[in-house]
Amino acid sequence: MTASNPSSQRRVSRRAVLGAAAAVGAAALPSFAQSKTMLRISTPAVPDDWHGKMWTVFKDTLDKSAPGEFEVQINLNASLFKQGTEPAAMARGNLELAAISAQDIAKILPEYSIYTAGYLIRDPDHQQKVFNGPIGAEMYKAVAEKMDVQILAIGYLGSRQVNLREVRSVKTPADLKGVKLRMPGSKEWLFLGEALGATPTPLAFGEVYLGLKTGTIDGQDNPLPSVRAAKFYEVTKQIVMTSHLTDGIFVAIASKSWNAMSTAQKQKVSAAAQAAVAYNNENRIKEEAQLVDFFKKEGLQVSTPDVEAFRKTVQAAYQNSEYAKVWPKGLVDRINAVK
Ligand code: KDO
Repeated sequence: MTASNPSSQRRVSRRAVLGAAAAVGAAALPSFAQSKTMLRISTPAVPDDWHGKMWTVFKDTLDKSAPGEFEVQINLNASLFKQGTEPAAMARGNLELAAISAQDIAKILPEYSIYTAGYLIRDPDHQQKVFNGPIGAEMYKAVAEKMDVQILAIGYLGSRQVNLREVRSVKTPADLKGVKLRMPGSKEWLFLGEALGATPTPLAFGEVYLGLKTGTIDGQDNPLPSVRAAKFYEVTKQIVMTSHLTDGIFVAIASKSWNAMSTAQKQKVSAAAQAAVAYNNENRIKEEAQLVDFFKKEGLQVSTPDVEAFRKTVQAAYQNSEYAKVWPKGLVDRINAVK
């Protein structure tokens, strides 16, 4: 009966075909290809930016330390996931690695909006010490528990400066009144723009160049190496050295992917992430120190405002905000005490 039943015959023959195809596939592929772990990376970084190029260092380091074990796929220019959507993509299992921001973390863990505050982290050295010590360990643990991602390393993005389309006399936050300052699209970022005295306008990083060129925005804020790599200096006339945020990027991997790795693999992936941020940090810090001259040569006016006035206004804005109400007790003092 079974043999004469056409539908069961179809099932049998389909199974046989699939089985045969799998056998052929297995025989045709070299054995390592079957066991490679896919590591997809998504970043809004442009190819010429150090924190874009650092992913090649990550890949090369891993290819050397664990040959044939990982398939690293680098997607720059937010070509795989939109800026800011990476943590959700990682939690869903659609992405393995990204460089996430404190603002991304604050969306899920509001108490860590503390790291979105202007004039808190002093410089790259302070940043490394805070996040590579017990304070960072506490945050990384909370991130793993609530966001399903493991932070592997902290990279330096740079000191954020205000970059304007037209030259303007800017000494204090009052001088930025009415300036449509582009910020990345989340409320934590917009609050920073507001604290600086401007009118914050949300826009993805990839749209900033055109926004500056056409005048839909009056300016943007980013560290100098990003202004150079994304060529914002071509469409702006001034940089105001407010140094309002020592910005960082957290190299993170999806917990699902991390937990599936052997101890040896975890060590190798972690070492590759460290090598990548070391490359980024070294080059970024070096370049950041040279860029004022470069921008001046490009015809931009680089001006120094009353940084203390900015610091006072921005710090007061944060201290009196809803954000500060949920910051862990004593954390500001602990961060300040890290030397
Ligand atoms: C930006 O959009 O201004 C920003 O600097 C925010 C950072 O958190 C980070 O996403 C960065 O862009 C991108 O990596 C592009 O450099």
